[in-house]
Amino acid sequence: MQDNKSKINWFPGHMTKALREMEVNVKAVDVVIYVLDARAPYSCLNPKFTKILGAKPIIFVLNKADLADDSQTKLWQQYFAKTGNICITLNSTYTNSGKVIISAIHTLAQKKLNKYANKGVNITLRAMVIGVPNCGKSTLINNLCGRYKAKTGDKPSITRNTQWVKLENMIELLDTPGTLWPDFSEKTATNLAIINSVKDDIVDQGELCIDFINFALKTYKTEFLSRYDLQDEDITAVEYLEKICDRRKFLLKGEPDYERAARAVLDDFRKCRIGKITLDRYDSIVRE
Ligand SMILES: Nc1nc2c(ncn2[C@@H]2O[C@H](COP(=O)(O)OP(=O)(O)OP(=O)(O)O)[C@@H](O)[C@H]2O)c(=O)[nH]1
Ligand SMILES: [Mg+2]
Repeated sequence: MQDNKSKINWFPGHMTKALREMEVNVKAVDVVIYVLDARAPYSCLNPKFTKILGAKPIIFVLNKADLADDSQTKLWQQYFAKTGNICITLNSTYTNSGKVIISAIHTLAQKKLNKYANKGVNITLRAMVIGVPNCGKSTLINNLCGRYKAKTGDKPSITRNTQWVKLENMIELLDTPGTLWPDFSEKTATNLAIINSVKDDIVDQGELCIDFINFALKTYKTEFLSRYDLQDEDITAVEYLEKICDRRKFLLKGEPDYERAARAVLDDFRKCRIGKITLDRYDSIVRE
């Protein structure tokens, strides 16, 4: 990954439509719930949202925190909280974990709630849930409503249309399709592909895995070597991948099956089998 221009240029039509709908719907909501994958929260920031959201109060959710490096999540949590918004660290697959979001919605809409309460009127609060594909928006909505109302799945672009979901406590949530932007940087593209926010079939899995191994050797070497029972040697990422082929007997006509090994390593990362890993390193991104 040498050049700065991304080799991934993926911006399907349904995302343009989703962004247009967000632009309309944002006017009807009190709060925006901006879901970020805790393993790459900075890479998940969609520059297209800045203009769409304007000054709307935001609840940043560092989701999939159960898969991310806790010390990095803590730093990112403080970083997003410093923007004057609320930032919550979450595992949306854990039943009822999202309750803290309800209190956050009430906090951000307190003025409006008080105004109507004084008139003796109960009002419905509305929130729009946004984020890159596969970061857990629909899972979070299901968690909050306690039922499977929004379709979920472990690959990107499961939600294709915006959908309102009513909660019991006078709150309505708008599920939106995951959106990307057309011109992301090489680093962002790589991170989004590693966390499976970009479809696997448009990215060379071998190259992606080599990028991941290079990162892991720099930042999580012990965890990486231990997962594949490898020795610390002065060899390249490709040579490490070859050793994994050897260990796992991933062979094709007697030759190392790099593609299969690459998919296995990426799957191990995504299922947290290598360890709790954060790709976006706070210190190298945020220089205060
Ligand atoms: N470990 C873990 N997995 C999660 C969490 N939240 C969601 N997932 C999983 O991530 C995958 C994607 O979840 P979705 O809710 O479909 O993601 P989405 O953001 O709605 O995706 P799109 O609709 O495609 O944009 C599913 O397999 C979920 O089970 C979490 O906090 N922790
Ligand atoms: Mg969804």
